[in-house]
Amino acid sequence: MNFELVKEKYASVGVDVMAAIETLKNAPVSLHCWQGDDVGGFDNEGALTGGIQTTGNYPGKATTPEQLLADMDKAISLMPGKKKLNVHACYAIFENGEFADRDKLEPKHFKKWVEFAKERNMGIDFNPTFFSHDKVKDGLTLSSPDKATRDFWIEHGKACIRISEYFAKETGVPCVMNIWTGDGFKDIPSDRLGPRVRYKESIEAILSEPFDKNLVKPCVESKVFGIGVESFTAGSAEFSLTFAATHDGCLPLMDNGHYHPTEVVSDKIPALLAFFPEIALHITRPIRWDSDHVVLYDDETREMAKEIVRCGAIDRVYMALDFFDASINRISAWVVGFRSWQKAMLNALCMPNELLKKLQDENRMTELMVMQEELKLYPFNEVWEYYCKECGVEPTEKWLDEVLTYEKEVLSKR
Ligand code: RNT
Ligand code: ZN
Repeated sequence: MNFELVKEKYASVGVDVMAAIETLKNAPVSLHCWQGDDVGGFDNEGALTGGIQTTGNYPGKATTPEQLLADMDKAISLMPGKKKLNVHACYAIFENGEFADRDKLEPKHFKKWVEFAKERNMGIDFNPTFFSHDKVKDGLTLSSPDKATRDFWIEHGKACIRISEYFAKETGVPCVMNIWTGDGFKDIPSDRLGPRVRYKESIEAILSEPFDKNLVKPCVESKVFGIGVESFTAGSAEFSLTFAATHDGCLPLMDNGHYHPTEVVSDKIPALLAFFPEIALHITRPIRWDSDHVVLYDDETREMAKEIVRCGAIDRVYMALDFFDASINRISAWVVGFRSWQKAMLNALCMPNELLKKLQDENRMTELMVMQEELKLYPFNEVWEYYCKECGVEPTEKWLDEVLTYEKEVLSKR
């Protein structure tokens, strides 16, 4: 369909397609570095721990900072929209044979990331890494009964606050710093309060590190269970939400893989927005469990985006992707996931939200149902293609050709 007709079609229900496109162009989405190497990082040789898992051994994985940055660059070139980098502490880049343990990390160990971000006009988000490390004692970090263990991880958290502030100062964009640990028990514990009180006090100790609340946005991410921590997690939903609600400047972070299967984060977004000035999201695709499959343009993904847009909360919700698939081309995984979220956001921005809200408020539920169904077949593909072209990226599936060429020329030689 001719794009002028597409615009008219949307305008007939009160949607300004060009305004939608402009809005999306300025809404940053955080791109996680850890899809590129199966959450490996550069500071350890060991296995991935913490109750998370990657499966698959697709060839060509990045094993050095140079490779990871090059792969990310290739992926970024195929994604429309505004990006922010999401870095984990285990991705510190050490130079000239030096090494610093997690409690001794400094801004200089992330200089390369800052250079990369600045050259591409991106902000940076950050994550302390409370897993894949020998100081994780019996599966516990900040909630451990062992004080030395807790202290080590508290120092790590504090170091990460300093690094987050450095990112914000360097890039001029606030840094979202997300605290997630895999702390928990495989089998039924006898004390559920002790670990949570220790976890609370440890996070408080981390946040006692001085920082500018306009520059660093600490979050706590909840989780219902993990592999090997099926019976109990210290950072449960109630724990994390209450922590954020009672600690000024701390945001709740919801990962849509971290709830019981019939719960939906789309419904939780407005619930939290009724109380918190800002919230954070990890956007993923759980299949039967927190499997972290690549994000697709599916129903719940679209619903989450719709809630952010309908609530008028694009600048109150920090959107970050969090998935890792080692069974397919990793660059393609990044690109599919990022494009899917962009599609979901653009679709949400092309909804006649005022009209739909009016129908609901006037209890015209028959019309509401009909309208919502008919909107599903509006000529959205044309809007998407136009948006991609505006952003200078390939609008169709042809983007994969570039990834396959890169696979042949670069990845297959690793
Ligand atoms: C794990 C959490 C967490 C991690 C990243 C790597 O279940 O979702 O956010 O995926 O920190
Ligand atoms: Zn997450």
